[in-house]
Amino acid sequence: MGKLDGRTAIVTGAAQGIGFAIAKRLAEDGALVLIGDKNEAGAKEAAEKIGLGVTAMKCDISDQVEVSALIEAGARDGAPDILVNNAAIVPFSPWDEIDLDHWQTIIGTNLTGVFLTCRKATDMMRAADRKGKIVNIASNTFFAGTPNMAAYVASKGGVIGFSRALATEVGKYGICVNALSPGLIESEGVKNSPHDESFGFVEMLQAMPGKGQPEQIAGVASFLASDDAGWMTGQTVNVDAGMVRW
Ligand code: NAD
Ligand code: 4PL
Repeated sequence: MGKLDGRTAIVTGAAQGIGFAIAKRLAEDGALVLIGDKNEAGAKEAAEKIGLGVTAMKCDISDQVEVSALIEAGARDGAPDILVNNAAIVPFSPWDEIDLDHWQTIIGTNLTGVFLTCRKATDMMRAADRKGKIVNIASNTFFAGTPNMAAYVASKGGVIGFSRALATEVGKYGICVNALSPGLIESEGVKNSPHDESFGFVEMLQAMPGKGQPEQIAGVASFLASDDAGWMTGQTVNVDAGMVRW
């Protein structure tokens, strides 16, 4: 018996990295998982690699039409049970390089994309009387004010604020909305970017040593998606080896 048996789950941005680990873990815990990623080939490959009935479709979370199709495809009897908003762009852009175009691209995906999936999913959950679970992936860069990603940091602060407000709005329907805030994690995206060089510095700030791995996020995401977390909503859960302590 898995703790997510009989549930359907949608995980965005799961072609690789943290999203891939979350999709795999939710499937291992019994959920029927649908991956939505703008990288269609990567999403299909990821689904095949995980097996366990995982399927995939192309979805750019900044596109309302594609988001609608994704959330509908991930429904069971009128609504999905679980939505994990993981897809995001993780830029490395010093302040002097941040122009309006960059700002709008990052906010349009990382924050507006989360609004679009939540809009559609909560509408369907309410109509189907489903006590759904929404997990929004934030980032501890919001707490740290990490350099070289000002638009990203703003978008993740937006995700935390939005998660709190949405939790308040939909609590009366039994829908839980929480944010999960990882520290620096050795994902494919990070390994192939200048962020890879930040591990030494970040490790000094962590309470526990080591390089964060996607699997260390996945277990907490699965917990937040389960009934074990059914009395938790509007929270931001830090999963960063204690880099942020409060
Ligand atoms: P990654 O770059 O390795 O993977 C991101 C995935 O999202 C890719 O498959 C990409 O195709 C997809 N994606 C990007 N834009 C999309 C869009 N518009 N629509 C659909 N899919 C899209 O990233 P990661 O490091 O695994 O990060 C995953 C999540 O974790 C993100 O929300 C990120 O902000 C967050 N996070 C990451 C770290 C870290 O250190 N890796 C730390 C804190 C938070
Ligand atoms: C601490 O979310 O949380 C770098 C790059 N360092 O994307 C992140 C830290 C990065 C982070 C992140």
